[in-house]
Amino acid sequence: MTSKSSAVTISTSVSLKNPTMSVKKMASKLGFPCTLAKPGWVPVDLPPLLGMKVYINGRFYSEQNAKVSVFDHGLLYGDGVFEGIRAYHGRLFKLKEHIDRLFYSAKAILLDLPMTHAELMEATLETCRRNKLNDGYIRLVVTRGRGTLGLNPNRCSDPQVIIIAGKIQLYPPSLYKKGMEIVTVATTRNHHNAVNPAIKSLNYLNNIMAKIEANIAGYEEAIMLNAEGYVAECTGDNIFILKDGRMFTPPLSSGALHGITRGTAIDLLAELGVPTSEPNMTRYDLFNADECFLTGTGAEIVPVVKIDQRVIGNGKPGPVTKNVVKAYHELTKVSGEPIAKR
Ligand code: PXG
Repeated sequence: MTSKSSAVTISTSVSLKNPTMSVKKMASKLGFPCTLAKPGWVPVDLPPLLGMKVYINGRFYSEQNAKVSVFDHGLLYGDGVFEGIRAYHGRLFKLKEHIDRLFYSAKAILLDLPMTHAELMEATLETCRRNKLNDGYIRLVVTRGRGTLGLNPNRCSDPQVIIIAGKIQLYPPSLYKKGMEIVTVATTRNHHNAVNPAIKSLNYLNNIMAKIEANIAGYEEAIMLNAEGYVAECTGDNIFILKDGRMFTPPLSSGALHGITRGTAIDLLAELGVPTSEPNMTRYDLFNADECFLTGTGAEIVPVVKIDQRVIGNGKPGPVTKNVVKAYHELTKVSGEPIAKR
């Protein structure tokens, strides 16, 4: 890895399908210098310093000074929770829903947030104001705080509430036009009685392992099945299929995250006259779908055109998918909590 800090946004979307492409060639395709990477891995350089103001526990720090202890159990054990929120056109989309989910995640791991819902919403908006962010991505992180070496969470007394207002681009725009090819991977979605997959915890290794498998196979995203073999979701997005004019998405009991974009898509589809139901689904159901798309705050709505080498529909993003993508973008223009002070 070079120590240069001139690299651009990290992108996971370069020709993974071509394992023979040299790292150098891939790096130059990405438009930045790079010496890192193993064959088949996406080369990334250190992200540049962006001059951000990062919120930690009520105060703002420069990016260089925004730090937590190496004894923080968020780092030592992945003990904490997070949220990812998008800003569109000067508004925080579905802010209340994201804050509510953060509190639900925290409650599930018995982590007391040192703030109210209203205070956290205001802190999130203020972080956007300080960073002059109108369009972007906001990451909220709450760690268990500094503790001792030993996983007892009762030795941690100061949860760290961190808010980063930045940018995210998970996939290139061309992929949204032509649709994505995805694969099922062997890594099973967490069982409810392990780390409950409804919790957006700082321990995302289950999803990261699945993502690594997909990347090694030359794909951007992975379908994860649950322990019973039913489709759960992808590593950072929920999955929908259309069959004979009706929409289907795995139930939350399958291990799918209670996705906020998932909920938005269900509402928009209803307005478009397409009902959604939530049955258990197998890969067979996916293979024989007429259309398929993924939903997530980071990914937004991504058409899927091939699953495990089976062509979906006619191999192009379908009409219902296109309509819901359009409706989603329309909604993000007019809906959300205004960032500017009222
Ligand atoms: N499933 C999982 C496992 C997720 O992590 C979603 C579904 C979609 O949920 P929302 O509420 O966002 O519609 C997520 C969310 C990233 C990134 O850094 C991942 C998510 C959101 C934003 C960024 O890859 N995942």
